[in-house]
Amino acid sequence: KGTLEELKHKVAQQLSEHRYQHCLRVAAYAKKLAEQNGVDPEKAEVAGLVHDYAKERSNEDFIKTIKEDKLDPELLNWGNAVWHGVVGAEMIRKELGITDPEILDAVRQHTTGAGANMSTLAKIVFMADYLETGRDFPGVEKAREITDRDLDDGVRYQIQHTMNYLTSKGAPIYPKSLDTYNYWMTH
Ligand code: DGI
Ligand code: FE
Ligand code: FE
Ligand code: FE
Repeated sequence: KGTLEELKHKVAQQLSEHRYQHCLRVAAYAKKLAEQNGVDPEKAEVAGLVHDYAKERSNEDFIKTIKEDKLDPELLNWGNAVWHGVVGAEMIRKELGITDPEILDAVRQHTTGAGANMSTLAKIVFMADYLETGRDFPGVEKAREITDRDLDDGVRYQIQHTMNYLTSKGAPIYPKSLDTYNYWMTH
């Protein structure tokens, strides 16, 4: 079992400097949200650190992993935006030796959420990715305040705004994103 420093080194080797710095900020923000929400801060820090581990892998790498690991063949219709979390979790398991299923699920769900099926840790990583201190989109301060008051309200805010953004571009909506949107609009 490696140390956090060893894990940081392995993540840094896979990523450009700017994306590695994003991962460090997500780790720090996830640790803070974990402390506020009764989740193991070290676990949240690790999940935040590795969440985009696979983001710079080639499409060929993802396609090979989908086939070899017999993941849902429907995944082949999507692309890096979905693959780096869902398929990336398998790469993290195999290459970083992270086996904690809660951490792997949090990585799988970090882009789209997962409807009703999100642990508090998964919600934390989803929000930390959106709110880390380098983010500066209009409304980020409001989103941080909402999330500090209530993690679930933050998840609802993010999914609503992301859905608006994606549909305004005419982007296809991944079924899990739609599940997350519908769940939070009704709960
Ligand atoms: O990896 P990051 O850039 O830190 O952030 P992310 O993993 O949350 O999002 C990656 C991209 O995925 C971002 O450009 C938004 C996009 N995305 C999120 N949900 C969906 C989506 N793209 C499509 N087409 N469909 C979705 O449901
Ligand atoms: Fe990501
Ligand atoms: Fe995100
Ligand atoms: Fe990210």
